[in-house]
Amino acid sequence: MTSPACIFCKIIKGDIPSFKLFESDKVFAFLDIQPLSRGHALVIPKFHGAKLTDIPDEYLTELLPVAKKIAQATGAEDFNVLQNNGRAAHQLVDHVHFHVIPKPNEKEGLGISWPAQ
Ligand code: DGP
Repeated sequence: MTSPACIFCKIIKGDIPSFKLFESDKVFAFLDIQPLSRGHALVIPKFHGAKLTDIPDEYLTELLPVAKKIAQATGAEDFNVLQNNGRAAHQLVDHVHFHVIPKPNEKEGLGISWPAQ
């Protein structure tokens, strides 16, 4: 299920370009356009819904394993995985997304080859 006006549905379809990290039949992952750190990624279901409560479990169960793989791929020892629901919770894009935000190692930097944005 997609929504024609949704930015993230357009990214899934390829109508808006993104730096894709992963895609399966239920999940899409790409770099955040306003990264809080290098490698900041978004993991989204290929099902349009604004809040976690709008998304069928069959999609939700596939999101966290992808977030885990992306966090591992960054090589970052420390990272955040977070997901906002509603304006009071600082959600700006109304399509469920998990942020994966690597925390750079102060001594060695972030051991990834993705381009800085
Ligand atoms: P949130 O506040 O949780 O709704 O975060 C939305 C994130 O989406 C924010 O970090 C910026 C990102 N974002 C918004 N529009 C685009 C876009 O067109 N492309 C990409 N790659 N990221 C976007």
